[in-house]
Amino acid sequence: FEYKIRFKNIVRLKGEMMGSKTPVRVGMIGYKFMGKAHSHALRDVPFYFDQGVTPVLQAVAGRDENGVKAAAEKMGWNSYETDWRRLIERDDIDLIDIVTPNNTHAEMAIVAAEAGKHILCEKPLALTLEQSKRMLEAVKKAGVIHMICHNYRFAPAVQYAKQLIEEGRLGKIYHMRATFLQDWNMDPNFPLIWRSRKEISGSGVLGDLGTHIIDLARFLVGEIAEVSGMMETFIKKRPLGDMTSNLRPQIDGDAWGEVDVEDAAAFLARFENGALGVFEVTRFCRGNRAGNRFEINGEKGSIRWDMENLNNLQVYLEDDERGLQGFRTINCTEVEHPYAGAYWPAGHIIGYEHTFINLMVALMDGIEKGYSPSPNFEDGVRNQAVLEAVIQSAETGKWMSIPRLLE
Ligand code: SOE
Repeated sequence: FEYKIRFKNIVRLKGEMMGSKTPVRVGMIGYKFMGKAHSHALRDVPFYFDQGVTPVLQAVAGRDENGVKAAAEKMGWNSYETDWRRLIERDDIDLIDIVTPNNTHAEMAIVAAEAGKHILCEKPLALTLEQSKRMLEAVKKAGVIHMICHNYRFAPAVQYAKQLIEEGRLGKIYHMRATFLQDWNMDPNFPLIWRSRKEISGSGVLGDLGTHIIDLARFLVGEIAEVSGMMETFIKKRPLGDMTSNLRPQIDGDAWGEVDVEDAAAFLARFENGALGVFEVTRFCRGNRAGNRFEINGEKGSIRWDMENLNNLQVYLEDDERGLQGFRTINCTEVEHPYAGAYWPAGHIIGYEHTFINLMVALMDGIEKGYSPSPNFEDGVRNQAVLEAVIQSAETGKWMSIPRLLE
């Protein structure tokens, strides 16, 4: 078949080098909020990091031709498609990056895997556990590299927290409490965007934000064994809105619709290693724009992190001299802090967008060396199992254990 590359055709054959580097030609499906974050990150990877492979922004796909063309031009993509299947079919694409709403992830990822493309998929992996398992099966069968986009674990301070825990600096872990609090949905006239419609999003705030703190919990503390959850929908009807829009939607006419997903969720968790977790996610916490925070307490120390201050890690170590004991604030911008040394001299902070750059660096490393970096689709499936258990627990009022899925 024939496809058109509409402008700036810099197509390279697979394996043809760019200088000393092998290009990884990316095809991204979707181009709004996450499309912007991913495009920026892909462009910046070679700016800061030296790897044997380098991403090329080959083509972006979207249904609205004017929209996708403008996005391609603005964000630096070499070409565009108006049909995601065409994008996946193209033989000048090595990696498919899925940044579309949740209900499209499974189909796109399975088609991409069958076409032999590596895949990066936005969170949550799918609408259901069953769908996510099919996605994992497809990538395993195809032998492609896969990753899910949980960007927060790529903040240098979070990576450093992981290092401290692995070195045993906190000792045995007893507690994790984490929140992700927002307030963009509180106005009763805020329309029903796709994030508040079950058929598109799978769940409400749980799949949107809960999935992020579950990822942090699994990364830092370990697997979750059982959960007890509750969920609430505070506003049951909303005006219908522009479904394609992100967080600043237009209201479409006078029609109203039922809200069939939760505005808030909270759950208790028992980790396999005996630690206890308390988690809360909500869109109804006035003044909290992105209150993604955690504290972890171990026998020898504690750590705290807050994404609105993402370079800093607060660390308390019981071994400190009495009198000097207390939480110290580590600004994780030193060369000792993972990823940080690639950017600026110490003290020169980085931001939200750098968490995506670091994630892309991990992905490029996986593609170069032939492994699927964590968080990958296995993590996505385990994460989805926790989400599903919280929903079932909220419905039944019972503790739910997490199936030992992948053993
Ligand atoms: C909206 O709630 C949102 O953009 C999420 O979808 C993102 O995953 C989170 O990082 C920030 O908030």
